Amino acid sequence: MKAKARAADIKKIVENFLISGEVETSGLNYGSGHINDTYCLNNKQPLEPDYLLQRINHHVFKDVLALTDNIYLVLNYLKNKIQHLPHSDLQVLELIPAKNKMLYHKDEDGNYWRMYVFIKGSKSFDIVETEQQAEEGGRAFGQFQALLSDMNASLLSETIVDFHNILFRLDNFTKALKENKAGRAATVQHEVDFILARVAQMRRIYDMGQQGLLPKRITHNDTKFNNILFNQDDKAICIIDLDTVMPGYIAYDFGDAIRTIINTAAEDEADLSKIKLNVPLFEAYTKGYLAEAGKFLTVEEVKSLLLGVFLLPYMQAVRFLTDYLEGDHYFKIAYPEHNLVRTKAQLHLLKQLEEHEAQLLEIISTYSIYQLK
Ligand code: ADP
Ligand code: GN1
Ligand code: MG
Repeated sequence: MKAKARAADIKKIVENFLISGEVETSGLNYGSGHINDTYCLNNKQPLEPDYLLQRINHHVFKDVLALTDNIYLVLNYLKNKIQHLPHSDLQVLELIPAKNKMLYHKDEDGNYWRMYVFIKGSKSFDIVETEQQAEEGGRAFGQFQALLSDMNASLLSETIVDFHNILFRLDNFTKALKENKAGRAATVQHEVDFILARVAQMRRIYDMGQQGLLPKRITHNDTKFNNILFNQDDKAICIIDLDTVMPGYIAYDFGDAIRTIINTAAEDEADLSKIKLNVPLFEAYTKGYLAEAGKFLTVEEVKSLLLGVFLLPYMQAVRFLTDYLEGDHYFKIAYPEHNLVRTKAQLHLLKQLEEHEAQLLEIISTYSIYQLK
């Protein structure tokens, strides 16, 4: 019943976009994102494209116009660059204009919607299956950063201010702990201690940035592996989910990708014994990434990559736990303890990454032109 009502709502939203053909929708959510809502719209006319409709979470992305401008500028820049690349399989997302001539539609309830062409025959992976996929993914994100490395970063707005600033995240965490809005603080002492014991180590990228050792570049900032589309031959063909493309440090992108690649289990695995490191996948991603990004990275940036590998699961745990303490208002949850389960899974992953530090550094050194040790 609910899905039907939703499908009817979506039909009404779709009427506001300049699409070809006629689409149908089940009204069911597509993909596994924690913030926006995504719907796949199949075209009844087989020669016309399918579409992907998204409701942008405007509680998280407060300036949808600035966000859309960022995406538009980046897509155009990439499109121009890719046209001049020999033998590239890469595609860029194509935004569908709304009838109001904007690239989004605001409905009467104040929700913001946008539409992309659905890239035919593509797939994404929540969990990486093969080394080929990991290496391809590394190449794709490396190339994404490389292609944008000469774009003027000041053209882009910060869609979420301090998004990957760990001091800001820890500040919010400490506040949430003190305020204890959901009455859960007493139950998470073990996780709190684990987090607080690592503050000095985890602020190192921030400090390197402050000391002028790391340049701000245009980065993706949500390099979960499922934000790469693959074709049926497992070739990476498109980087998606561009809401957080803005100036940042490259180690954030590397670390967030590794967070989702090296983990043999899901981000929210409740059985911690299933969370293990798949080091060959780490090596494959690093190889692909440095084959592309190695062309422009400085030695300090390459040194920062491993710091990013530790920082991103840590920051993710801090963010999940903050949300748990505040009563789950940010990330979508499927059950009451979901954010706590996610926190424990990220911290478990981090512990194992720490135990393998020397091995991971060795691998990064192997594929870097710089002497790292
Ligand atoms: P979210 O912010 O919710 O993660 P995404 O933009 O990543 O939203 O989209 C969710 C999923 O939808 C992706 O993981 C991917 O599988 C699929 N997807 C997104 N954009 C496209 C597209 N243009 N063509 C085909 N599939 C897409
Ligand atoms: C959110 O929307 P989604 O699922 O791609 C979050 C990311 C987190 C991720 C954790 C805007 O991304 O920062 O890394 O969940 N996006 C935002 O899975 O907060
Ligand atoms: Mg996504």
